[in-house]
Amino acid sequence: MSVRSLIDRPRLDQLPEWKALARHRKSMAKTSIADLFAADPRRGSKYSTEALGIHFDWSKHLVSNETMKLLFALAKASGVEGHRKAMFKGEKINITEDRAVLHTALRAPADAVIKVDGENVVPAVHDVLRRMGTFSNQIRSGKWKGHSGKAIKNIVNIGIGGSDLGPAMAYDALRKYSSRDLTIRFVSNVDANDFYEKTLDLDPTETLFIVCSKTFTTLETMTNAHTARKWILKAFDGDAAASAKHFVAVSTNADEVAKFGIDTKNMFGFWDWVGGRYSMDSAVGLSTMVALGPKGFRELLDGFHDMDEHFRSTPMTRNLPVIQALIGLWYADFWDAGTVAILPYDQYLDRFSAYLQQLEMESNGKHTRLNGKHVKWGTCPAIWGQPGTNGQHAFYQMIHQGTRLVPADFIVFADPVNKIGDHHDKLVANVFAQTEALAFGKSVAEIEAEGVPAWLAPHKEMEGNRPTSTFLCDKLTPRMLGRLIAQYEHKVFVQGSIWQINSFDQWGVELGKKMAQAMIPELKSKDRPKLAHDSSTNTLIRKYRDLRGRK
Ligand code: G6Q
Repeated sequence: MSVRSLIDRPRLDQLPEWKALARHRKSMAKTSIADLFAADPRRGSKYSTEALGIHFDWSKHLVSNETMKLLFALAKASGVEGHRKAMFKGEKINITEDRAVLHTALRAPADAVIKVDGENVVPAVHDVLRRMGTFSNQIRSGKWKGHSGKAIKNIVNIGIGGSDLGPAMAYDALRKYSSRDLTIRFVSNVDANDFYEKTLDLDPTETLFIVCSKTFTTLETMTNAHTARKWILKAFDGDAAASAKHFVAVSTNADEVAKFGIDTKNMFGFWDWVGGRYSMDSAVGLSTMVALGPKGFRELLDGFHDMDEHFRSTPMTRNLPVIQALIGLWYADFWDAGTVAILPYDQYLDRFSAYLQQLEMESNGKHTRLNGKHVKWGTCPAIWGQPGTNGQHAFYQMIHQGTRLVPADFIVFADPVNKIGDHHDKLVANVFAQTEALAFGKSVAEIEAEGVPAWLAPHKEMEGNRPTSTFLCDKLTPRMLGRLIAQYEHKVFVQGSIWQINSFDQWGVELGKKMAQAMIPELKSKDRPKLAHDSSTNTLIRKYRDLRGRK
């Protein structure tokens, strides 16, 4: 499929397949999840898909055979397969930035051939991986010495957004597989509290900073990087030579890296065809590789690649990310669901929902079609969540008894990473119980039959009919984490493709950034600035200056 034909697709809501889904939605209005189960005793096993150690149970959704048939037809009519081919081939499907979208090349095997502008990018990918491996081994073995000759014990990644969330999430998720001799921290916020707290107990002579920024111009990252340099130099009485042993860079911008004062031989590169939120498997994952070692990092990449191959070659009806995407789109567009909850039942996945929040919302939170016109349909819902079981004691109330539809993804692993007593059986029981309760609920009659007074029973009523996906995965390993992340990446791709938006730019974050840059002098200046904002913003600026004792 040519990029031009992607842009020129007919309006989604005018496709016969879309209209058929809208009609079908009406016919489903009175069908409940319980009805669907009653009509088909084998639904639980039939409506599930197994791939790569992931058992995806999608039976507890408001979907019938007919729904799925229509959704697959919509994907076909939308040209998802051609779009997918174009992405894997390195065509410039990120049309607003004129870039290929090739995060899949980052995890391709060394003998793969993937061309951008006629050049095979795979050798360069593996070259950077080798350099990252050498560096990681030097840190892990204590061979890399700081300026005072001491080995490095602390790694601090300075980055934000795509240059932070992935590595920070992966470090938490794979703690069990990480070196315990190293302390690894992540500083992202321009708020000084972040840098202060993350470095408070670290010895600068044993600390190395990875300054991780695709552009190397990001306000937060460069502010933190300059603060880090001062912090290091202070420990070495201002000896500028010290920074060479305490800073490395991850970037696509060699000029800015050199300008900052990091020798480009200590720079790990990547390419403009890797989007920030798709970059944790590029050099942006350097801290992950230091933590896991090169072998563990390769396993993570192999997991991504497994899912790439599954997505690329499995028929739609058995394709895990495709099915997940279509069911999500069904709720977002035809049931008006404004959110999706991501509920991993694994404490190591503490930051998984936050990671997916960026992946999904920055990719598909858009209102402009590829052809420049405004969409006439809903796009990305809000993504949020927390690990279970903690969330059960907090916000699940609203999912169970609230007035809004919140489709939820439950993610759990069969084989526990830490086997202690019966913790894991209790954890898994909670997943299965929650999804059962959400789907089937409990009626007032059933509650009254248990002796609850009639006035109280309605308060205890559980309406059920709350849809969930369950991902029962083998075990949380680097490889499995890679598979899961790639699954969501491709889910996002399929939805963005059908919605006819560009999932790979992020123009919506630009305006606020520019305005903040322009406002910094208005806050800092010694003299009273002339303000020309709206009256609310002007008042806030004046109030802040006043509170800080400025004119
Ligand atoms: C991701 C976004 C964004 C980006 C950060 C950091 O897709 O583009 O989150 O990763 O703004 O940018 P730099 O890596 O250039 O500092």
